[in-house]
Order: sequence, then C-alpha cells, then structure tokens
Amino acid sequence: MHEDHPHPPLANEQRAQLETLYDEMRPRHLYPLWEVLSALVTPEPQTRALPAKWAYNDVRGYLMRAGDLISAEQAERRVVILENPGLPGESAITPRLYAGLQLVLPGEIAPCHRHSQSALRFIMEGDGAYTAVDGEKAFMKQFDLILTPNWRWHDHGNPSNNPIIWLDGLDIPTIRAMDAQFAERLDQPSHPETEPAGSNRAKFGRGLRPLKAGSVRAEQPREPLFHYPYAEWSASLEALAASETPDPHIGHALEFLNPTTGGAVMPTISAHVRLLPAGFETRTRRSTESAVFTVIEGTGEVEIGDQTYQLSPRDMVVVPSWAATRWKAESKLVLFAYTDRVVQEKLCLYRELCE
Ligand code: 1HN
Repeated sequence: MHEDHPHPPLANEQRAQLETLYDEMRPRHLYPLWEVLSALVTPEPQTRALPAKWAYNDVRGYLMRAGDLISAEQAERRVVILENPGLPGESAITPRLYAGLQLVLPGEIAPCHRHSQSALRFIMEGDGAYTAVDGEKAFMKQFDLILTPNWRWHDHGNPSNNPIIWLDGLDIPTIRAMDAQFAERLDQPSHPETEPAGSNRAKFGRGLRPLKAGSVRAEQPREPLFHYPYAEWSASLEALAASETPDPHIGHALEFLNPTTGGAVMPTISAHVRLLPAGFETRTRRSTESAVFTVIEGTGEVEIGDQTYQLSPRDMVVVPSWAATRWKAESKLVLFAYTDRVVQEKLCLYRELCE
C-alpha cells in the first residue's frame, strides 16, 4: 500500500485473465479488494471537501432577494445553503456538517418542527427575534449561540423591526450517513409557551440545575442549556486573553460546554470561540476535525492547504480534515467555529499534527 513497499508488477497474460474474472464477478456484485485497497486505506485522510470562503454580504444579497420571493412560512425554513465546492449536490459544507444562512423577516414565523438532526444557530445580524425550544423562547442578540438539540421542538419568530440572519450549523450529513433521519411538524406554527422567555439561562447557565425530592432522579433534558449569549462568552474570552499567553497553534480559545456532561454542546457537534491578539500569527496545525469558521471581529488572513483567504467580519470559511492551517491576525481577530471533533473523539479517531 505504501510507496516504499511497491507490489510486484502483473504480467500481461495475468492481467487479461484477471479482467475476465472481474467481468464474471461484476454482475454478482463482487469486486476484488486488491484493485481498490490503496484507495481505501490511505496513509493520511483523503477528503473530497475543499477549502472555501464565503463573504457575508455576498450571501446576504441572495438571501434578501429570496426574502422578496418566498415567505418563511412557504419555505418552512428560508435558508441559503453554503455548499462545499468539492461536495456538489450534497447540501454539505464538510462530509459531516451542514451550513446555511437563514433569514426571518419582521413579523414572520418559521413553523414548529422537530427532527433527529441537531442544530446550532449563530446570530449574524439583528436582534429581538427568538428561537423557542420545546416552547421556551430564547431572544437573540448578535453573536449569541443558540442550540436546538435533536428531537426538541423548535420554532423561530421575529417580532422585531429588523431582519434577522443567522448561521445554521447542523449534522445533516452525519445523520444521513447513519440512515437515522426522522422529522415531524407540529399541528400549529408556534409551540405553546411552556416556560417564561429567558428562564433557560437563569436555570441552567450558572452551574446549577433543578433538584427534586425522591429516589427517582427527575427527568432532565440531555442538553438543558440552549442559549450562550455573546455578552457572556466574549467576557470569558477577554478574561482568558488577559490572563495567559496565546496557544501557538490556536490562540486563546474557549469551548462551549453542555453543563451536565462537561462535554461538547451536542452529541455530533463541537463549538468554540478563539481570540488572536493583533499581529499574532499561529503556527501550522492539521486536525482530523473539519471545521466551519465565522469571523466575529477583526481582520486577518487564513491559509488552508494551498489557499489563502483575507478575512473580514462575518466572512465564513471551511477547513477540511487534515488541511494545514495557519491564521494571521491583522487587528484583534475573534472567531466562532463548529466542528465534528466530538464525533471523532467518541470513535477514538481524533488526531492533530502541530508543527
Ligand atoms: C432546520 O430545521 C432549520 O430549524 C434550519 O431553523 C436549517 C436545514 C436542514 C434541515 C433542517 C431550522 C435546516 C433545518
């Protein structure tokens, strides 16, 4: 399989007889492993995904045009998909993750449904809209992170006067690979209110959780916390940056956690934020996680494999598995990322190579 162990070559006569054998096998759905082994078992990850960048205003233009042509109710979800150029037609930004920009206009409702795919929303523009998870509203501000974990009812509404646009990150290709897709619509557009708006953070966002009497542990949702406001995560990231020297490969970074497990926010998606001080350049790093990034603040540059992209606020880039990646902050650069790291860790596959 490796270059340093070349196979003895095949004679012409042998090759002809093998082709005859394959011709007879093929209609029986049989295939010789030795013809494909080196493509199946490779020394390093081989991915069809390519590095790519989308400028926010460019995507926004198409999304707003869609807003003139179709309502959120007609569309169910009015989203422009960011499709990896190496995965055409797959509605995938990496082989395991999906990305799209969703628009909800003032007064609109994106109707209530639930599905076995897990989703996160990272708010790109506007505030005052909400996502309701099982009937509990979380009101959005720019750069908040909101989760809709799998099989939880969710609807979105925009009672504000401004359009709201967010980045949707889902595990669509992962769930498709498992053939485990289920979905259903609620028989009404909005879930009846079950809790006062905002109580999610108050109950679960402070290292606490409800305790009940009795020997049977009260049912808790698997991911009880679903709202991670910008005001809170950015304060933590600034405090971290003030108290440590940046990691040479990723800068200052904080991972979003599920407070009940201390692990990734959802079973299939990890999320984190990074801060690179002005003038900071990372060393080159590869990792088996594929990642979707968006710029929250600042300007700079990223090298992904053989591509170099200039970065401005709200630009989005995708880093495929094992692509050598290097970041340069021109001004202080703050990034949000979601990745498939948690899946790779569960499968004991996660690897990094730091130069
Ligand atoms: C979905 O449910 C939402 O709830 C957004 O906002 C994007 C993409 C594929 C499948 C389900 C949403 C989605 C989605």
